[in-house]
Amino acid sequence: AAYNVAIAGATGAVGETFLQILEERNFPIAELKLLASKRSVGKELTFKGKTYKVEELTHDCFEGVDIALFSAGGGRSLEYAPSAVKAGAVVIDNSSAYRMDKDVPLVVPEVNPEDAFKHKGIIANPNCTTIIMLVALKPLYDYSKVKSVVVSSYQSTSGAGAQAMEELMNQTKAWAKGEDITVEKFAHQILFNVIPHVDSFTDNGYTKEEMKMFNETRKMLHDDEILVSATCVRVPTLSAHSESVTIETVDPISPEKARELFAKAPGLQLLDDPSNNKYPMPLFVAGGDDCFVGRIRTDISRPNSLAFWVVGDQLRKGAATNAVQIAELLIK
Ligand code: A2P
Ligand code: 11C
Repeated sequence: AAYNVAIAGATGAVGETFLQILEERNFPIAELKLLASKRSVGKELTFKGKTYKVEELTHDCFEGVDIALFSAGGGRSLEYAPSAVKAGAVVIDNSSAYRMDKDVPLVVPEVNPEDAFKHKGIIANPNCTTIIMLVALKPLYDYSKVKSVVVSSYQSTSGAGAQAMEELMNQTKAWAKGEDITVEKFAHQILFNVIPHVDSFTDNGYTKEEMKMFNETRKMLHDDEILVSATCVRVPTLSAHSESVTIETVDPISPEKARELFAKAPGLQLLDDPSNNKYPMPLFVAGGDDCFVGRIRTDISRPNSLAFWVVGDQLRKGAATNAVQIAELLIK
């Protein structure tokens, strides 16, 4: 069988990655519809060597669509996903709009594939930072319940969209030419800087991005006791998010055991040979679908604690690949 697929937000950073992933994984597509704002109507995008014209995202553009992949911002998801469902499509939504809705499954195929089948038309794709952490956390969690997680992220500019990534490149070029640096997408200059601020701040002092890691982890692990304290930081890299993670478990997990569990885990590659300078880094992880884990060690500040470092391409596994894997689950 082949399916009619629509991509809402096809011209964005995640949208373009959707096209690459669908092509690489040879997803069975009958008809493909590329949707974006009015500004992009007529723009041409290529898929499997064929040119497609971008159409406007509207309430009645979903007729005949089986699977609609949304990544055009939460506002657009809230407005148009119900129209897609009404037209008979299953929506896989990459925004944060529906993630905590109790009628909407939140799914990482390596973590909770069974939840995907409980959908009522919409399935949510978690936040990229949560996905990357959970791909590594799940094999440990299955071995011993995890009580708490302390995580700091090092998030690439493309996490904030194609234009945000361009801002880093433009600031770099401007600096090299001795010109003034323009700041638009981030609260501060990102070149030569790190910004401890991703998404907006909430009343408890954490940002929304940090609270997504708390809430989404609980929802996907079906565990309302696990505690997650995150500090999310934007760094001047282009692609792939890195995370320093420390967990406290009920039963102790030695670094050797953790390496064994990580090595067997789906979607995860072990790269942990620090004496030869081998550990995951965004420059080398970007462009692939697997997350990489390394720097595995016993945390010496608390009992039953383990520290590790995990890196994943947030546009691929953190967004497009995960969404396409969900679609693959549904059609299997
Ligand atoms: P457009 O390129 O026409 O603005 P990114 O996350 O990389 O910034 O991409 C956002 C995506 O969401 C783009 O494809 C963008 O289309 C799309 N988008 C933004 N606003 C709207 C809108 N009002 N209606 C439809 N698509 C939108
Ligand atoms: C970032 N994680 O890197 C964000 C982007 O909730 O889907 C994705 C935000 C979200 O800026």
